Amino acid sequence: MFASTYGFFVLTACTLSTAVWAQSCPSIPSLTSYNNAALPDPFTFAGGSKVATTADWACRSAEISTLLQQDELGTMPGTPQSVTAAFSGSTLTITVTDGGKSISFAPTITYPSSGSAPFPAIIGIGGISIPAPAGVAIINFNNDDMGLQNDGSSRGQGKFFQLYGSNASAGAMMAWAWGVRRIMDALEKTPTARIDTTRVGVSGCSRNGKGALVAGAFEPRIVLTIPQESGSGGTDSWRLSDSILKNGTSTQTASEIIGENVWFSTNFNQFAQSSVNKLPFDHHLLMGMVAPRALFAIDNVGYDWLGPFASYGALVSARTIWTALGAPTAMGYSQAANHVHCSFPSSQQTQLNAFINKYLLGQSTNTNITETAGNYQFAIPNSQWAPWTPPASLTPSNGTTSSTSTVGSTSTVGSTTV
Ligand code: MCU
Repeated sequence: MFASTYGFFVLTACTLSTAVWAQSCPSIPSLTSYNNAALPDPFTFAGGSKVATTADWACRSAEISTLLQQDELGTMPGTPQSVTAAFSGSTLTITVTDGGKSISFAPTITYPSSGSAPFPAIIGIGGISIPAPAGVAIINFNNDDMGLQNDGSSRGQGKFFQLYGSNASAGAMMAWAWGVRRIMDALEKTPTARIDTTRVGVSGCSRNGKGALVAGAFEPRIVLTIPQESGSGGTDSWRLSDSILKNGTSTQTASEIIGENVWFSTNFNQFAQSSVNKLPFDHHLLMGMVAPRALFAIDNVGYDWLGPFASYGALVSARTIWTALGAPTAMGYSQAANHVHCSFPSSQQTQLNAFINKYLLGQSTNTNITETAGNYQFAIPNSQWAPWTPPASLTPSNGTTSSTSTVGSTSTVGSTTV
């Protein structure tokens, strides 16, 4: 059963591969009785058909985007009526108008002392907690100003909600991801800001690491996503976090997180309160939306609250997607031994450099990095958590293998031209 309308949604999202033009995507069935204790198979559509080609993956990625927006993160608004930008000193003032309302926000840019313009850049969600790399500009995005995240009473506050209403379905993280998309729009329109918009990454730590992952997933112009110690709601699997808690280790779970803050849509509450097994996705698939663009996850095994095993299982599962797309080394992870939360350990520097040097500075480096200081067993396939066998590779569709980097969006993600 194929629905051309869904294909149309995908087509309107952004620049798309001819493969997606050539086929329509499977429709998403009603999933009200969905219940799956294992991590959902990346390579099976919600309707049961298999993902066999790169064009199928483009459809599956769009399906995952739709489901994540619907059940967990809230809706990403479409392209706004207008985005204008003015650059002065080190401040990029961005004005967005939509539905007759306007907001302005003003990220600041710190330029590197080496390298030459236009510079690659990292957008820091609430700043960065990794050392600023040589030759790379840092764009400081005040995400709290876009979507407040003080506590559970912050719902619907911040500039995003001034524009789209305090009842918008988006949680704070989707509001921040929208802000990242507007920063990209603004940079593209403002050559005087001297940023190379084909070489922009995103990073953030802890709660802002969750946000960095969501931004990387929902903004296809981001070429390198670096979530740091993002924990539950970031690189962790909801299902694995629940199991860790059930086994007696105090770790953050969906049912706790929805009370702590407003990072998610209120649509997520029903799943978090009843059972995360009813979610037709988990965060290995949120990560999969980034594929085959680069993702490097930085973790810390020292805090039970961060659920490093829940992250590990999701990371191992997610990497099968990059492998099937023929880009395994574009996805890496490093789980370092215990250290102070969000204080980047020097032991991870070489690994981080490898990703930054390859994906932001265009060098040839070895990014085959899959390390953990934890004593974890998690293989794929895995009889308990991942009882699916990933294809060794997906069949390229009309030579469009690499074009899947432009998907990960549906109509509701907007139509930024990539
Ligand atoms: C790891 O991110 C969060 C965590 O989800 C919260 O439960 C805790 O309160 O704060 C962490 C954080 O953002 O630390 C800076």
